[in-house]
Amino acid sequence: MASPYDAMWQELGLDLAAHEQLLQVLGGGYQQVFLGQPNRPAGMDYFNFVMSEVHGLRVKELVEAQAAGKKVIGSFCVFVPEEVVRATGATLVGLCTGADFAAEEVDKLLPRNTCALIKSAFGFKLGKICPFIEAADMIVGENTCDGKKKAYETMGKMVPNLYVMDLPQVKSDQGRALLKAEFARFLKAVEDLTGVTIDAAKLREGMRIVNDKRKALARLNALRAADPAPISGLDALLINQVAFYDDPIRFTGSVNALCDELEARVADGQGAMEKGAPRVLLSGCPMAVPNWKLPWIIEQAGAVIVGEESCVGERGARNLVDDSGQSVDELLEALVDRYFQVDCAIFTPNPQRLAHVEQMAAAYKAQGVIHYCLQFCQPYQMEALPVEQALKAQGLPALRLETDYSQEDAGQLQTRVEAFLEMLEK
Ligand code: BJ8
Repeated sequence: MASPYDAMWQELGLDLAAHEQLLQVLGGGYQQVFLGQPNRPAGMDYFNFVMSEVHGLRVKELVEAQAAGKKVIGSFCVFVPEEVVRATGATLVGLCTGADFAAEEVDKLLPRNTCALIKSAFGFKLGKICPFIEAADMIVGENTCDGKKKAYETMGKMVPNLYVMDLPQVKSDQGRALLKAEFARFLKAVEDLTGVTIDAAKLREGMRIVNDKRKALARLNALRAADPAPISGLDALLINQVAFYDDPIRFTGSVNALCDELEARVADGQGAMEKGAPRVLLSGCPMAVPNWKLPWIIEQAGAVIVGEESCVGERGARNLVDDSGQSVDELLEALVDRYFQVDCAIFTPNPQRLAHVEQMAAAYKAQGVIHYCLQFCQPYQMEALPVEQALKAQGLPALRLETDYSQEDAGQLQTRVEAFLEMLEK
């Protein structure tokens, strides 16, 4: 079916037939997973609209901004500081994707035992179905897990504009110094790309915009502590996913408007799910659009997800940047302070993540934790057992699950989730 955006997509170099196929699958999946949920807040209408236009209107906005001289930067990791990008008036968009595509082509370039998240990024590029990756003036990779850092060597030959950020793996003084040096190098690269010199005022403004977004997400998360939860975990995940694409100021306004509605719901004792529904915390690998399989299975089984300890969730969005610094260097220090707290499993040792899982479980009154891991993701697989053991030692049940982007294991996952939930209800 012809779309009003066909000409734009063609200009970006998309394969229109393949892209149409993706949109059909995405639209069908969205309808099934999200639109049939009971008691959705009215404020979710905005996010439905954003999702329906994620490759349309949002991309058009970015292309129009580019025509007016603004730049678009794509990233695969929450370590890329959006504040620096916003300081120049450019836009940062997330490029991680949650669906398999062009699998045969991907298998020619990557080992079979590469995680689905990395394979998906390659599949979307090789299949020419992602307008964001095609529109990006610069793509930022990062040296995090082994899979990603080696994959960027190959990706560098597939895109004209890959910038790789080195990241520490240890939270030592040397690690912090590396992060600061890399943020300073990135700031310079963004200045070069945009032609904008970043002064303290501009950087503070970037920090203000991103802090406001994080505050809105924290407000949303806090409301989920109520029983009944005023919003489903699926909808909260969707909002966290949209955070990576949407205009940040508009997004913040929409999340705050939704939170006003949710506050009234909490005051009235109304919820998206029934009072007393089993409460589950999800912890582990990031879930990018349209990776909704596991949350859907959990909530279809009658539980409510009350938090995501994930980079598409609280690990990625928590902690604000102190924007009181007067010089670019002072502000960079504050930026490093904030990002150095991100407790990705690539860090060794990483006790902060375990502490955060425990803290979230308590804050959101979770009765159990489901640890979600993508197949072949060694960092999170390695941490899964210590997380499970620590939670169980505190009397909190935990379930470790490993999956990918296919639907083949949906039945098996459902059986395991249902058994886990039954145990919580006893
Ligand atoms: S800060 S979690 S966004 S690196 S799933 S590609 S870890 S093998 S995504 Fe991540 Fe940044 Fe860390 Fe967050 Fe590797 Fe695991 Fe694949 Fe992963």
